[in-house]
Amino acid sequence: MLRIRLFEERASRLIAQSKLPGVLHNSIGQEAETVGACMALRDDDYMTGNHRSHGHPIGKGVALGPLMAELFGKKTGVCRGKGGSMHLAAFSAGSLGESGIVGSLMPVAVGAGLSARLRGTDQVCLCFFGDGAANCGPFHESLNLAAIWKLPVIFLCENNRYALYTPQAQTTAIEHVAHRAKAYDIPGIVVDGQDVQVVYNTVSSAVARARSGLGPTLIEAKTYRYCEHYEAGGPHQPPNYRSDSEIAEWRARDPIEIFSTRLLRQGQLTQVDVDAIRMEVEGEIDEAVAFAENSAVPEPHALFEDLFV
Ligand SMILES: Cc1ncc(C[n+]2csc(CCOP(=O)(O)OP(=O)(O)O)c2C)c(N)n1
Ligand SMILES: [Mg+2]
Repeated sequence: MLRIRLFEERASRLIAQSKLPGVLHNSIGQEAETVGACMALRDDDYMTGNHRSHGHPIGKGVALGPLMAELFGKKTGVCRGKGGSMHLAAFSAGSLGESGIVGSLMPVAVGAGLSARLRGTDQVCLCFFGDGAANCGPFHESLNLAAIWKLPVIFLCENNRYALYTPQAQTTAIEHVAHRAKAYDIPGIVVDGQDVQVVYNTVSSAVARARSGLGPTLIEAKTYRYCEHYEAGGPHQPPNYRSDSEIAEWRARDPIEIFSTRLLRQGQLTQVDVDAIRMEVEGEIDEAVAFAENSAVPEPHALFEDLFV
């Protein structure tokens, strides 16, 4: 969780200094649902993300240097600098990709589940998507197909209450996305997305169910993004769409604080350990940034590589 938090805080500073191209969709505040879900997977399981997906490959165990280099557009990036922030993929870690087209990776996750079935493995695919994506066509098509074929897919809705600047209540007839599971005759579970252990336990059960051939589960993690919908190098004034008190309320339930306080209380960690972990991760981020900054940009001819046609 700290790797994601500090990676994104650093990326945020870098883009404010115009050191990164494009835009960033950070997930600060949402780390528990990402990590709790990813930790329930094996290394050879698959994962798909969306536009807000720096944390997903980090949760899946992808090294920070090549991820940071991808944000810089460098040739040592996970996609050789051609994808950037919204297209991180690392097949070696089962991270099948991310996309700025909302909902578009959901059918890919179903395809990964079908692939595992056809190859006779017990791999599963974890599919991250937002509350906004839950109102797109691919959501319904993906859940239906996965349900009738009992495919090993775990659909993880990261409900951060907003799609861009629109609150969920203005776009969605029901309060809990997970209740839509009933329409596909699969389990639907609402969890506290700020508690990494609750997410881990719930996703672990869904993974076990999927591995044993019983099919998909829809899990909805209630969470919140502290940051803006996106961050960019230039001036950017988002509309006034949420109150300071709402943000403060969610910050008071910070996922990293909740977990570290619990471990301190249980005597599993001391404050010295907590501080040491933070220092260690800060060092990892420094290294990742140095790796990215010292890497070369792709040569012009790289434009013509990795093309199907
Ligand atoms: C198909 C499609 N429609 C609209 C957009 C514009 N858009 C970009 S992000 C976004 C909101 C997505 O909200 P959600 O799925 O809840 O994810 P979050 O940003 O909250 O993590 C929208 C509508 C898009 N990129 N793709
Ligand atoms: Mg959302």
